[in-house]
Formats: sequence, structure tokens, C-alpha cells
Amino acid sequence: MLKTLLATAAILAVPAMAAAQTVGFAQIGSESGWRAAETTLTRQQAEERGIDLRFSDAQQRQENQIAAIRSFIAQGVDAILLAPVVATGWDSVLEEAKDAEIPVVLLDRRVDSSEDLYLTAVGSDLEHEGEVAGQWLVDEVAGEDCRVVELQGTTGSSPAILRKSGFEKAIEGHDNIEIVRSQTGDFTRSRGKQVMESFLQAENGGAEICALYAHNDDMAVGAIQAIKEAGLNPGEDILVVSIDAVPDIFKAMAEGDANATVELTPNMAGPAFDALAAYWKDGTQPAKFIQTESKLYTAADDPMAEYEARKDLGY
Ligand code: GZL
Repeated sequence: MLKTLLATAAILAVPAMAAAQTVGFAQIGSESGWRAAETTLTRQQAEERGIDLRFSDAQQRQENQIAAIRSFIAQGVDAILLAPVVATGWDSVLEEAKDAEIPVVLLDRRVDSSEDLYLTAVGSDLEHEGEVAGQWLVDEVAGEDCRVVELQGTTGSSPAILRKSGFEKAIEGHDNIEIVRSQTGDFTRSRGKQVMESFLQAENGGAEICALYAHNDDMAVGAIQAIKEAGLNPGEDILVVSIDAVPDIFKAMAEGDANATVELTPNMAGPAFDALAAYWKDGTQPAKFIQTESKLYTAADDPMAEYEARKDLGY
């Protein structure tokens, strides 16, 4: 009798397996290699944690992300991940998530909404990335005159705004460096190539262009193709500096076609799920910003080894 009672007590004492948490992920799209890797790693991180991940690809359209968030709210998910395509226009839908008591975690990009509308934001210091890229160019040209063309990211996105301001901060006071043309390439290879072609055409075939600063590697890779088709040597005639550290930029570096990149980790979901686990467990409030590292890589850093280290990460 006692044995039965003890056995029964033991069974009752075992906490029921926690039901799998369900998380909705309102992803921007698949505009770049980096974005594809972020999606891949988010799925992997969710699987490792037994999280049921519901995924939405917004094709870089804010209205699609807002619709996805409303759908996740209606499904009663336990949390929402949002990589906001642009920085404005989120207050209303974030209020709806808050009213439904569903925590929202921002991944990668930022919003101009009040901090009380999201649990935390995981991302890099976007302005610092621009400063690192700008400082590399300042050091590289060492006082020589340098006319720069700039491929901006998606208009209105926090990376486009902050990577621009960061680069400008770094070159401030260095009158030998001037941004002579600047236009969005929307973070894609195809647009990066098209806009670079227009820069080359407008700049006497590129003879007076000293450097390209691209807000991401994918636009830089597209621009490299345009520079080659114009009969110039990317990485030599026109220096190439960009951001993300995707595998193909390291391949370009190894071939002498690119010079420097600033790394952006695609694993933002790991820290996000860790913060959510603590919040679900006992309501722990994380810091409002969980910063990821930004590291400079140049052609001196064994680019093919860096390529090999990244090529299977889902870029
Ligand atoms: C930056 C991120 C950018 C990447 C691009 O934080 O939002 O979006 O640099 C991606 O590759 O398209």
C-alpha cells in the first residue's frame, strides 16, 4: 500500500512536460544572403528549443508584416518575433499585441515605437557598423583624395539610416573623402548592380570613383559585377567596403574584388529565445537592447577560411 502511495505521489510530483511554446516570426523577406541565413538559424534555434515556429515572409512589405502579426495574435501565440522592414508605423499593431499580452521581440532592425511596446530588441549597433566601415576607408586612403559612391539599404529602414550616419561620422573632418553619389539599392544584388551601373555612367565610366560603400554585401557583390562590366578592377580601381560578412564577400575578397566587410551575426534568434525562456518562466524582464558584435574583416584575414566557415550556414 505504502509503495503504491509513494509511486503515485512520485508520478504526481513530476511536472507535466511544458507544452511547446508557439512563436510567430514576422520575417522581412529573403532579399539578401544574410536574411536567408537569419531565417535558417531562427528555424534551427527554435527546433533545438522545441519551439513551434510559425513563419511569415513579407516580401519586404510592411503591410504584410502587420497582417502576419495580427494573424499570430488571433492564433494566440506565446510570443512574436519581428524583423521590422522599416522603422515607423508599428505603434498600432504593437499595442494590439500588448493588449493580447503577447510579448514581441524585435530582431535585427529597430522601430521608433515606445520601448514598452516590445520585450526586447536583439541586434547590432547599426551606426557603429557604418563607423567601422568609414574608419577602414579613412585608414586605407591615408589622406589621399577619395570620391565615394554609396549604395543605401532599404529606404526608411534603421540600418539604412544608421549605417549612413555612422559612415558620415567616421569621414567627418577628413575633407579628402567625399560621398559624391548615394542611392538605395534596397539591400538586393540586382538593384545594387543596376544602381552601380548608373553611378558609373554618371561618373565618366567610373574613372573618378575611388570607393564604393554598400550598406550590405549583397549590393556590393552586384556592384562588383557592374564594375567589371565597365572594364574596371573592383578592389583596386574602386575600393569596395560593405557590411554583413556573407560567404560571397569573402570569395570576392580572395579574388581581389572586395576589400573589407563588417560582420553582422545572423543568429539573433538565440539571444531572443533565451530572453523569452526567462520571461515565460518567471516574468523576467530582459534589457531593452541585446547587442550583437560587429567585427571588421579585410582581405588580410584569410578570406577563404572565412568563406568555408560560413558557406553552410544557410546564406
Ligand atoms: C541589417 C539587416 C540588413 C542586412 C541586409 O541589420 O537588417 O537587412 O544588412 C538585410 O543584408 O537585407
